[in-house]
Amino acid sequence: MKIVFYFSPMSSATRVHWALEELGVQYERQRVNLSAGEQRRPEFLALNPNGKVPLLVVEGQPIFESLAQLLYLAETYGVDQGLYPKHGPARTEALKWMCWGSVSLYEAMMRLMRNTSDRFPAEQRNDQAGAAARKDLADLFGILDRHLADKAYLLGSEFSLADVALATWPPYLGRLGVDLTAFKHIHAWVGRCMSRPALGRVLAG
Ligand SMILES: N[C@@H](CCC(=O)N[C@@H](CS)C(=O)NCC(=O)O)C(=O)O
Repeated sequence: MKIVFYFSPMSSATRVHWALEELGVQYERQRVNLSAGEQRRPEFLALNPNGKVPLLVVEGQPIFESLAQLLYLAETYGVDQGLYPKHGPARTEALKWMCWGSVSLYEAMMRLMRNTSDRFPAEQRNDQAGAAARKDLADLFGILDRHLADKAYLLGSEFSLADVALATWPPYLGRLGVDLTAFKHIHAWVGRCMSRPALGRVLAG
């Protein structure tokens, strides 16, 4: 199976990169220089018309969207490797959290960024919308924190690709100035996930 992974460091690609390393699958890496605008080159847009990383091309078939890529890898390799549940209640639980992270949490994160980050033009930012996003994120992290109160990982006692799908975001939000100190269970869970050697290899470049 030929897998080509288009990525940029410290981006939405990190979680897919981490999953590839956890699974130990063979893949070719293609770094995309976002600052140089390589994601808008015609040859890249032909594979991903969204002009974004990550992109996974499997046997010539492009898969855009990091959640789709994670689910593809989980279904194809994760069950055999013990990193993704077989069909049944645990699989449903994994899907629920992976989608929650990529839809509800991601939406609030992006809303915060768009309204507070100087990467976006000042005239497009709105302080009240930023404050509302901060409040929504606190509510969402409250939900996650309560879920993790009696568990080492999202699905219980075992690490899985559901953790890979979510665990990079609290540290990212911390760097954006979101105060996560109240969420002690999240803090402990992120610490466990960050100590995975596969993630260490990704962050080492
Ligand atoms: N929902 C997409 C988001 C991808 C995304 O926003 N990627 C950013 C990097 S974090 C990107 O490639 N930006 C380049 C650009 O917009 O020009 C996914 O999860 O794959």
